[in-house]
Amino acid sequence: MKRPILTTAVALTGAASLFVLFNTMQGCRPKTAQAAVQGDAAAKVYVKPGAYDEFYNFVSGGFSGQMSVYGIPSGRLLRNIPVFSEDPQSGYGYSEETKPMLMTSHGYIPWDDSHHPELSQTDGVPDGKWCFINGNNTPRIALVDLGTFRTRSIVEIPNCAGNHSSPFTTPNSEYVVSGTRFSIPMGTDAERDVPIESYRENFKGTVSFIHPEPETGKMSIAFQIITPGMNFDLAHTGKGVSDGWFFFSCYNSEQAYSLLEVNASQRDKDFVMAVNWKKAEQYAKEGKGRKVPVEYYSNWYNEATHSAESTVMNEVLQLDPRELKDLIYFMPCPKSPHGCDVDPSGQYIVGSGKLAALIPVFDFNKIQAAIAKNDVDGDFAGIPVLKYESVIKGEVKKPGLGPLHTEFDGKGFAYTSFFVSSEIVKWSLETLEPVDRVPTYYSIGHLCVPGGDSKSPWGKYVIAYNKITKDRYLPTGPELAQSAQLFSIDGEKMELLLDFPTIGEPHYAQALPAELVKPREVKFFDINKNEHPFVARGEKETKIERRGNEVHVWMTCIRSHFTPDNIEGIKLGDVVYFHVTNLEQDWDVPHGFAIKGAANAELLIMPGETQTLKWIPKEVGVTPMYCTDFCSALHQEMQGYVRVSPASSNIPLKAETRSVDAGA
Ligand code: RUQ
Ligand code: CUA
Repeated sequence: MKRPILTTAVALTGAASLFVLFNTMQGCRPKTAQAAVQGDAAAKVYVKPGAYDEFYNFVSGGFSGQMSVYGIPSGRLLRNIPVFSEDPQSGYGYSEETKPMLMTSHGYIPWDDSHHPELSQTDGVPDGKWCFINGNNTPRIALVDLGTFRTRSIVEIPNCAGNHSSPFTTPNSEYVVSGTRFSIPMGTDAERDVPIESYRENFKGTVSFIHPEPETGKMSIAFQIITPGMNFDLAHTGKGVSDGWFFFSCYNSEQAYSLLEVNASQRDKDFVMAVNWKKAEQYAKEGKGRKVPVEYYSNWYNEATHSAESTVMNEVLQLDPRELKDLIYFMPCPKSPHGCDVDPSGQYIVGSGKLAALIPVFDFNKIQAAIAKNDVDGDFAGIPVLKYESVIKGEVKKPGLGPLHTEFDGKGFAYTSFFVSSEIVKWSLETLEPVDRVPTYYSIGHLCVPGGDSKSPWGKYVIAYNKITKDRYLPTGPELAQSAQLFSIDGEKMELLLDFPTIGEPHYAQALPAELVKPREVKFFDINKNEHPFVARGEKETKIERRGNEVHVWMTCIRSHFTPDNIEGIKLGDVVYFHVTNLEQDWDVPHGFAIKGAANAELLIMPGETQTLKWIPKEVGVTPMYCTDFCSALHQEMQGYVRVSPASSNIPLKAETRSVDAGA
C-alpha cells in the first residue's frame, strides 16, 4: 500500500502547482465571475425593508473564536455571538459574571479557533433549541442558547489536542462528539514527558462523547474512547438505519510527527472510523472501562443569578476498544480524508479525501455485513480494518479536485465542495454520477444546505464558504473580507444568487427555518426572578458598602439615569465593583456602563439583568461614567461622577442621585 515517497512528493507538487496556477488565474478576473449571475437573481435574494429572512444561518467565525448569524437569502448580518473570545462590545469575558465562561485547566483563555456550528436535533432534525460550536486550540465545546443567542455553557475536553472533529450531534442531541486532531501522549507526567519520535509507541488519540443536560445545557463528558495515534478530522452521526453509530474521518495513518505535508501523504488510503456509540454507552453503564484522573472545566451560565459558574471535573471514563469488543472499526478511505458526511437516510457515508480524485461512498448495510462476516483486511494497531471493496457502494469518479465536504438536499442529491478545482459538484446518490457543477469564487471550504446534514434537509439553497476572496469586494488593505456565496438549488441547475462577506474565516455553517427559532426568543429577563447576589430590584435597593478595600455599589439604570450617579468616599487603593441592574422590562432596551480608565470593557446590560464591572482607580479626582447605548432622547444625559480621594483621606462613603425621586 505504501507508495514511494518521491511519487507522493511529485503528486503533491502537482496539486500545489495546480493551485498556484489557479491562484494566478484569479489575478485576471475571469469573465465568468459576473456572467454566472442570472437576471432574476436580485429578486430571489431581495428581502424588502421590514420583512424577515426565511432562514437563520449560523456561521463559524474561525480564528475570531465567535459565531455569527446571517439571514438567508439576504445575507444580512444579524449578530456576532461571543463564544470563545472576549467581546468588548457586550462585556463578555470582561464582566465579573462572564469571566468564568472562559476558564480552563490552563487558566483564563480569552481566545479560540472555532470551526463547526452544529444545531441541536430532535429525531434527526434541527430543532432550533441550541447551536454547538467547537474550540480547536484549547479543546472546548460551547453551547449557544437560541432563546438568548448567548453562550450558555462551555466544556473543556481532556486528553484532546486540537478539537477539530467536533461538535457533531447524535439524532436527539444525547451526545456531541470531540475527536482529537493531534494525538498526544497521555497519563502521568512521566508518561507524557516522552521523545516526540516515540509517537508510534506513546501517542494516542481519543474521541469523546459529551452529554448536554436537556434542561440546563450543562455539559460533561460521558465517556472517552481511546484510539491508535492518528489525526482525527471530521465526523457525523449515523441516523435512520445507522442510528447508534458515529463516523470519524482520520488521516496520518502513517503516524508521522514531522513534515506531515509529505510524511502523512504516503499511504493510498487512510480511514473512516465507525464507532458503535450505543455499545459504548452500554459498556459505560455496565461500569466497563477505566476512570482516569484528569482536570477539566465545565462552565455554565446561570440565567437566574445572571452569572457563570465553573465546575472542575476530576476524572473521565475511558473505554479501550482493544479490550471492549465491537466498539470501533476502520474502513480504508482514499486519501487523507477530510469531510465525513452521512446522507439523510443514514445508509451512505461519504468520505472526502483531500488528495483523492474520487469520492468513496460507504454503504452502512455492507459495513454491518462485513462486520458480521469478519470480512477484514488485517488490523491497524489492534483495531480491525474492514475490506474496502466489501463496504463501499461505489465511487464518484472524476468529480473534481480536492473534495472537502458534502451536504444533501433530501431529494436524492449530494453537493460536494472542491477546494482545488474551486467548485460545487452536485451528484446523484443513486447513480453516483455528477449531474451539475458551478464555480465558486474562490477555493471553497465548507458548504451548507439548510438542515443539510440532517434527516430532512430544506433543500432550497446551498451556501459556499470560500477560503480566498481576491477580487470579489472592494479592497481593504492586505486582509480582505471573508466570503460566502449563495446558490439556489431549487431547480435542476445550481444558480449563483449572491455574494456576502462574513466575519472571521468561515468554516462550517448550519441553517434552519427562522420559524423554528423565532418563537423561542427571550425578550427580556424578569426582574422579579433576578437572583444575582448584588441585584437591586428597584432604586430603593441601591446602596454602597465598603468591605476592607473593596467597595461594592448596587446600582440601577433605567431611561435615562443611573442610581446612584454621584459617588464619594472612594480612595486610592480601593477596588470598586459596580453591580448594575437594568430595571427596564421591555424588549430591546439595554443600557451600557463605562467608566474612564477602567482596564476593562463596557458592560451591556439587558433588561432585568445585573452585570458587574471592576474598576481600580489610579488617580485622585472626579471620574465620569456613562451609558454607552443610545437608549432614549436623553441618553447623553445618562451619566454620573465618582470622586476619588487619596488613600489617607476620611471622606465618608456616599452614593446618591440628587433631585430624582428615588421612590421607584
Ligand atoms: S474544516 S474547511 Cu474545520 Cu473543512 Cu474548515
Ligand atoms: Cu442608557 Cu443610554
